[in-house]
Amino acid sequence: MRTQVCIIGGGPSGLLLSHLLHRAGVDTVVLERHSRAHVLSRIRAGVLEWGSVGLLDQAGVGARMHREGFVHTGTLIAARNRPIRIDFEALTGSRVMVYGQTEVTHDLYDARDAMGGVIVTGAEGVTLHGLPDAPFVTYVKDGTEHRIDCDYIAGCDGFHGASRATMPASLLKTFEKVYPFGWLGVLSETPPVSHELIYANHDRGFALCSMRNAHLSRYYLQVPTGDRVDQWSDAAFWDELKRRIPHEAADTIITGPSIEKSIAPLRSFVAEPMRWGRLFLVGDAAHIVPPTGAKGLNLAVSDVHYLSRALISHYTDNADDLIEGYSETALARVWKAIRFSWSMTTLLHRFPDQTDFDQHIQNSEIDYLEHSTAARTVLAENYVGLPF
Ligand code: FAS
Ligand code: PHB
Repeated sequence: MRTQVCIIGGGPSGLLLSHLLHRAGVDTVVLERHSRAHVLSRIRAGVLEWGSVGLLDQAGVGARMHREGFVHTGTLIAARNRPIRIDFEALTGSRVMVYGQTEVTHDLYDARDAMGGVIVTGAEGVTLHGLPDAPFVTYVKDGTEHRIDCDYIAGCDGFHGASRATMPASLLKTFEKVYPFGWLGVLSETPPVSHELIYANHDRGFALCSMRNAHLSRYYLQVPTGDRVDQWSDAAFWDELKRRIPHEAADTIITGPSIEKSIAPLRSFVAEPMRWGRLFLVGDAAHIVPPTGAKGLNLAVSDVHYLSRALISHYTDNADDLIEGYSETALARVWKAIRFSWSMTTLLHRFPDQTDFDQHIQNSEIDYLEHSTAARTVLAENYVGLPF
């Protein structure tokens, strides 16, 4: 098989990149290790920056998002039972869309099918060859080995994928910060406790109240590294959540059985450069953020914006300046989101080795947020998303 761009990974970044390129007349093949059902069973991000909303609209996949998603013009940061509202609209003129990553991925798969996009699921042993300048990819499907010759490879295969691992150690520089806690997440078929998200800083640890729709809520608790899901009964989860969120929310929350329960580790990670010759790294393949700033999926989308624009410029205008600038341009925005996600995580969590001095710094930063329009504007403009 031959194609112009071979995309490894059928998650949101691979699918969106494939769709944008296909709409511009660029030929792609997506290779996904798992089944479509497995990919769509994952519960992950819940908040889309307005720039991500715009790119999904540009790709022609935004209709259901606008019908079923929720536009949020603010969020609540709570500490010591005092909620502080960050008014995105008043402070930045922008907003976010609450619409689950699972739904975005559903919409992308549907759009790829409608356009006859080539997506190979169950592609095992994906291997990148011929880099940096003469790439081809091999994989095994149902016991048969296949080869795809291509002009470019887009590594959209997430943190544990094959793409970054193919880059020479002499070229790759990685930066990592592992946080000493994780997030225990629960999905429940209950109405959200609040019409806006609540990020709660509490002596017992961080908690987050989010949602997917009027009948589906998403909650998180900071838990120690090493905690296992089977240590947390639903009752224990709800009791702990009520201890950490503001009293009014704790008194009104409607609890119910968890329909999904999982623990995600928290880390900040960046791999540089995001390109090696004709291989490009995209999304989680290149960077990971703690979910505190709701940046993971949105960074994947901005990488896709930069790379799709670069590849379309190559094939349409025979111009390679955007390809040459891809890694530097994407990383400039990645590091700002890495910083914001780190700052939100540091602001809202309890660290095991935290000193009294650290606690006073955290308390003063939250007091500053409460009393300074400038401080709230900084948080708001990063949360709704910096310009692409
Ligand atoms: P993805 O990991 O989504 O997709 C990569 C795809 O490549 C997968 O389908 C995988 O099966 C496939 N793949 C991997 N290796 C392959 C190989 N060798 N061959 C073929 N295919 C291969 N972000 C937020 O903003 N908010 C959140 O609350 C949040 N929660 C998260 C919880 C968890 C447990 C995880 C892991 C991530 C979470 N994220 C969150 C971040 C998440 O949303 C990612 O940023 C987003 O999925 C990035 O999309 P992709 O870059 O497409 O990577
Ligand atoms: C979610 O709804 O899953 C969610 C929302 C905001 C975050 C992280 C996760 O910062």
